This record gives sequence, structure tokens and C-alpha cells, in this order.
Amino acid sequence: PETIYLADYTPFGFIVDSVALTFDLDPRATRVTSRIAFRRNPEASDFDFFLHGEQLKLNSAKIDGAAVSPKITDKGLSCDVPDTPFVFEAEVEIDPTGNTALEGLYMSNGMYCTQCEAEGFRKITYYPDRPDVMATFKVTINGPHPVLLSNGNPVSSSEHHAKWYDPWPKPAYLFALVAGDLIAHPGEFTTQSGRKVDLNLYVRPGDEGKCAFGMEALIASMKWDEEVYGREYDLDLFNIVAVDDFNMGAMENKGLNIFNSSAVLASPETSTDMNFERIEAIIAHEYFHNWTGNRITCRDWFQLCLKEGLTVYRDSQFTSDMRSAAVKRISDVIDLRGRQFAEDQGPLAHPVRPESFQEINNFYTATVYEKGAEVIGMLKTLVGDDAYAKALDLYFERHDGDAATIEDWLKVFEDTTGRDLSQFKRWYGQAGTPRLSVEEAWEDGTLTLTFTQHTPPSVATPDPQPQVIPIATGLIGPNGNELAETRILEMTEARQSFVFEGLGARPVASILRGFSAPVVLTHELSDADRAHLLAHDTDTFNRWEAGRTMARQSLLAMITKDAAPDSAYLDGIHAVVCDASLDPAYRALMLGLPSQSDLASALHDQGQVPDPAAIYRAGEAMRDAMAARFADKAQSIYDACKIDAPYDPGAEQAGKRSLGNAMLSLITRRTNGDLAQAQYDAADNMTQQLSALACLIRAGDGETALAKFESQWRDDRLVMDKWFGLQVLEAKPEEAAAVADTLTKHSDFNWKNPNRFRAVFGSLSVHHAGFHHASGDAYALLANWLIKLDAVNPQTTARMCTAFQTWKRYDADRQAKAAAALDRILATPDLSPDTTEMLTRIRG
Ligand code: HT7
Ligand code: ZN
Repeated sequence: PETIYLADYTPFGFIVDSVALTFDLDPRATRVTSRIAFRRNPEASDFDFFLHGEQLKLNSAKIDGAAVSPKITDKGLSCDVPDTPFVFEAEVEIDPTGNTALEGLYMSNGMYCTQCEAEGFRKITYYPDRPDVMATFKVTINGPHPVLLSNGNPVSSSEHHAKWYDPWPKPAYLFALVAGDLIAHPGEFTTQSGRKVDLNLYVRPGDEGKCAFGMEALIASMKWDEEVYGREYDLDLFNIVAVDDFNMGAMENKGLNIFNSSAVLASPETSTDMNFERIEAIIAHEYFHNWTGNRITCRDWFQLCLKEGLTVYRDSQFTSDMRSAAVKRISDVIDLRGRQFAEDQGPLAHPVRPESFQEINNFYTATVYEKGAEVIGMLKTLVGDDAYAKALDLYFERHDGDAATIEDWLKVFEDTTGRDLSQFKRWYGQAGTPRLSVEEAWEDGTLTLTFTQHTPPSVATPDPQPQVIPIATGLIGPNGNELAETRILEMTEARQSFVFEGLGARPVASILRGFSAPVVLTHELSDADRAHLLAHDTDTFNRWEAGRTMARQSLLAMITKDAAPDSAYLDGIHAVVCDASLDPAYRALMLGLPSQSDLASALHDQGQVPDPAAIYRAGEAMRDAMAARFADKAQSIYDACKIDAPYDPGAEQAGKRSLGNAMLSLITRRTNGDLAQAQYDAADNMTQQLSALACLIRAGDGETALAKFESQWRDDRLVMDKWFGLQVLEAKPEEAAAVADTLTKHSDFNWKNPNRFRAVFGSLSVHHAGFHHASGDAYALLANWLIKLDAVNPQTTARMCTAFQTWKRYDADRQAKAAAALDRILATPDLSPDTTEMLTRIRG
């Protein structure tokens, strides 16, 4: 496969003035007729005419009405064209039913839908399928379906016929078409300037009852973007469609967002509180792309973080405003450490803006998205809220309609603040997670903090240079009082000191408040000082972090030294969790432990070989100790979390359910499954039903409830995904692979559906002790299924390969088994380029 480099960017030789497409839909032979107006691009120097096109049957091609015979390869079409403006026309035939890769135009449960990002449009017709080619699209759809949708505003429609026009120039990756027998859940929004926008959420018959929440989330997002970013919606219509077969969460096509049904459909009976929160965030994310991604798009795919990092940052601000900012920040950091830090530590490490790739689909990563968002958060911390707002206003004003770059983005900050951001730019260009350590010196009322930063070299960045690190720091006095306002220490050197003067007694420093930079911090503190922060830190993140650090240190000592669980940690979190004045959701988070893979990563960082079984045992022992420590209060906290009101997915009720369910888990561990069974039987919502079911499985009493659950929910595919996933997640490590294997034989295991495949194998790959079990059974099983899936859906296969990204951390025996699995996949004839690239990088 060809490697593409950022440094090689050149503009396309032609400007596209307009595109007109006609679709004559047929499940096996859809005809796509295109009429594209081109003229030479004055900024280009190469005028060779090449249009991308893959898996297309060309029926005819014309230039200015005269038939031409272009040269066709498996990548596209080229032909001689005039120097003057010209119209290219083509008629191609495509096979939506045969398109199991779910890129381009495909069928899902009898409906037609599209997925064009990143390079799917070339499977629809011949076109310059690159994000810097923007054009207006006119689309005609002919087909025997009640609903025929495309981007923009409707022009006309009659039975079996619809015309659409999108006045906003867009790249082809934002094109969308949907056709089917769908039901609309309507809504309405009036913009701040008084324009009425019609909203619809289209679903398959039977799903009408799961639309209300998505529609409310959309309206809330539209309002928030006006209020916080001054961004107004710009068409008369905004449509969302739910699709069952989808490779990712959702897609921001202009005016016609397409969603994985798991990312939009919700009801209290079938969706958990976490599902509701995720749906709200994804709807917001896709909606926010209308400005950050669509109106201002990316010049090339190396700039992906320009739209994704910013849009993730915006959706996290939205969730913080809609729910609890403290809980959102902690959840985001847990996720970042679990996914992005792992990526940065292994063979897939790459900068937020990569410099080369083979298959762009493999770069929709935690680094581009989540670290990309962290970089924006740091920028805002450094320049301040007002300057951030001014810079964003300038960004929208200066680049509306552009295909922009990270340089453009940073320039608006430089121009509004006068700052030189050349060193800050390293956050975009260097891979790896900086390690930040701090030493303290105390003398005569002066505290000196000396920081050292070091980023481990990687293949992507062999010689990392010091980065700008904003370190939000506070000081907690001996009485637990805050001694000064949080200060942002701006670290730019490899080693740098900061001084706090005029202090009375020696304070405890609260460093990296709010997780102000995506780094691994080492701050040696005495146990008493750490406990002091857990008891008193006014920064909600660092208070939680103190508990988490104590948990990690205790677990590591349990794993490596056979130590007992740290009683100071247990007492510390007991005090916080029993403090009824705190938000229940925050208290529930306090009860979480570092994940087993986080512990493996910490051991690896210390130069040790992690033993997944020992890590698992330590986690179990710690949970037993927690159950014992909370024996006095668990039942009363559980009772206090009961809700005497109809189900509401908002933060307040969700927080209570989260704490109540954490208590249920501790109670079940110490006693038996009776309380869980009672909750299961009484549950009128999925959050409580599913967590009771998990407790029952863990207690060894799950069989009857699992069967009951299956017969209750057999016809609901999203709930059945939970049923499949939970059994793997809750399996004993030695049984996880066998449980997954058995589930693949279930008649409802439709492996071609990405959600169902992920329910089983995504769960297996995050089951740390199960996936890395010494038998190697999980490695072998996943390899078998990845080989099978690759022939059908390379994109989802390639993403699932990340399960193996940490394989070199483990012992020689496990490594040999993982290597054998990887080699077996790599030896598969006709393995897709997507999977080949991922596995070649992972195998190393
Ligand atoms: N911009 C989208 C990313 C995407 C995608 C979505 C669905 C299927 C395939 C896809 N390839 C890339 C989603 C987002 O970040 O909003
Ligand atoms: Zn996005």
C-alpha cells in the first residue's frame, strides 16, 4: 500500500463549481448519473485530470456532451480535458447490497444509506474525493420508497422522486443519501435570528418510541451552540436517520446526520443512563460539526484533529454545562488514560496531526480525537476564556467556507493574543505522553516546585522536544483551607522551577488541577499528604485523583509485594462516599478502581512484566476489602439512593442510580444475590435491570436472570447487544474466551452487524484478564473472527485489531501466542489494506 505524506500536499488542479447527481435506486444495480462543472484552479500547477473511483461500473462518460473513453484503474479515472471550463458527465452502476464494508452506498435492513467519510464517495461515483474540493450539490433520487433524503433543503418531491439542493459548498465526504420505509419523529427549532428550522429523526417502524430524547438533545445542542459559540444553523431542515449497520457512532453529513441506532435511539426501559448521556453527547458532537467540520472543513486528512479535536472539545463543554462538570472531567480523563495513553505507549503511537498514513480510516483514533481535544483545552487555559472566545470568533469569520489547516487554527490565536505558539505547536507534531515529575523544596515560608518533563521517544517521534505544559496548581493549608487562587504555571523548559512565597505553614501542593495537561504526573507525597488532598482538595478533579493514586499505589503493592489493601485509602474514600453533601455521581466515581489495563500499563512503565492474573486477583481482593469497609453504610446509602419519581435520564437521578448500583455491587459481594434479584424484579428501567443482572452473574446466580432477560428482550437488537456484551464482560478470566465462543453460536449472533460483533469481541478485548489469559484462547478466537470479518468489513476489522496493541507488554509465552495469532491474520490471502496496515504496525 502507498504511504501518503503531509509534506506532499498539493492543491487539486481544478475547482468544482457545481455537482448534479441523479440516483436511480436498485438494491443490486443503482445507476448514478453525475454532471460536474470543472475549471482550472489558479492556485494549482498540475492539471492532470484524475477522479477517484472504486468498485464502479462505468457505463458512459462525456466531456461537454461528447463521449470520451477515459483510462480506468482500480483507483480511478483519468482523461484529457480542455484548458477552459468544462462539464464532465458520467453514468456508473453500483451494487448497494454487495457493499458489506458499509462505506459508500449500502443497504441496512432494506434501507439505503451512505457513509462517505473519509473516502467512501469514490465508491458512489467518479469524483475528486478529497476534502479541499468543495462544491454545491443538487441531488435527484428516484426510487420506490416513501422517504428519499439527501443533504440541504428539499427542492421538490413526488411519489418515488425527490430533488434536493445544498447551497453550502461541501467536500464529498459530507454527501449523504437515505431511502427507505422510515417514520419521522418531527421537531422544530427557531434560531436566534428568528428562522424556523424543521427537524426530523427518521427511524424504522417499531422504533418510534425511542426518538423523544434524541430530539430534545438536538434542540438543546442547537440552542447551546448559539448561546456559547454564537453559531446558528444554516438550512431550513435538519434530519437525523438511525441505521442499524454502521461502522462508527455517527456521521455529520450536511443537514442529514446518519447515526448508528445505538447512538440515537433511547427509552428508559431499553437504555441505561450511560446510553442516554452518550447519545446526548454524540448528537451534540455531530450537530456541532455543522460549523467545526462542515462550514470550516479540513484541507487534507492530516488535519483531521482540526475538526475532531475541536468538536470533541465543544461536546465536552456541552456535557459539562448540561450535567456535572466535575463528573464529566473525571470521566473524560479515565477514558483518555485508558485509550489514548495506551495508544501513545505502544506501536500505534502517532502525533495528534500525523505526518503520514496508508489508510486514513485507521487514524480516527483516541489521539486525534481525545488528545486533540485536550490540546484545545490547554490552549484555552493558556490564553484565558476571553481570548479563547475572541480567537474562535475570528476563526469562524476568517475561515468560513475554507478547507483549513492547524496552522490557520493556531494563527487566529496568535493574532488575537500576540502570543508565539510555535512551541505549543509541538503538541500537534509530537507523539507520546510527556512524563512530568515534581520535586518540592520548603524554606522560610517559600515553596519551590521544580518540574522535569520527559517524553519517551517513539518510532513516530524519536527525539521529542520540551512542550508547553500548563500546570494548574493550588495550595492546601494544614487545616484543609485553600491558601491562594489556582495558579497556571506555564512550563516551557525541560526542567523549570516555580516559587510560592509568603506562606505560613508548609502547604500540600495540589498539582495539575482539573488535569490541565495530558501528561503522566509523578508527585511523591507522603501517605498523610495524599490523604489530606483526598479529604480537603477543593479541586474536584484532584480530590478524586488523590483517591485514585492511593488506589493505584495500593493495588500495585498488592500485585508486586503481596501487600494488604491500604486501609488509609479505604478510610479516605469511605469518608468521601459517605458525605451526603457531595454529588452522588461524584461519590460513585470515587468508588471506581484503576482499570486492570491501566495497572498493566503502570507496571510496564516501571519496567515490570504485568501478570494479568495477578492484576485481576488484586482487583478482586480490593473490592472485597471495599465491601467490608462499607458494610456499615452500604445499605443506608443504597436506600438513600431510591428515587420516588418517574424515570428521568438527567444527571441528578442518574447520579443516584450510579451510587445506588455501586452499593448494590458491594452488598452483593459480601452477602448474596437477594438484593440484586429484588432490584432486577422491580426494575422499570434498563440502568437498574442491567446492573442487577451484572451483580447476579458475579454472584454466580445469573443463569435464570439471563434467560429471563433474553426472553424479555429477544426482539430488541440494542438490548440484545447488552445481553451479549455483559456475559463476556462478567465472565471469569479463564472462561471469557469460551463464553464469547459460545455466544458466536447463538442464532442471534449476526456477525456482519458491527454492533453485534463489537458486543462480543469488543467486550472480550477489554476483559483484560480474559483477553490476556495464559491459555492464549482469546487471542486465537479473536484472530479467527477477524480473519472472517476482514473479507466483509475491513474498517471494523482494522479497528478491532487494536485489542492486540499492548501485546509486547506481556511475558514471552503470551507474546508467542499473540504473535502466532497476529501472523495467522497477516498471512490471510487478500487481507484488506486497512487490516494489513494496523497489524503490520502492531506486530512491529
Ligand atoms: N466524522 C465522523 C468520523 C467517521 C465515521 C463515522 C461513521 C462511519 C465511518 C466513519 N469514518 C469516519 C464521525 C465523527 O467524528 O463525528
Ligand atoms: Zn466528529
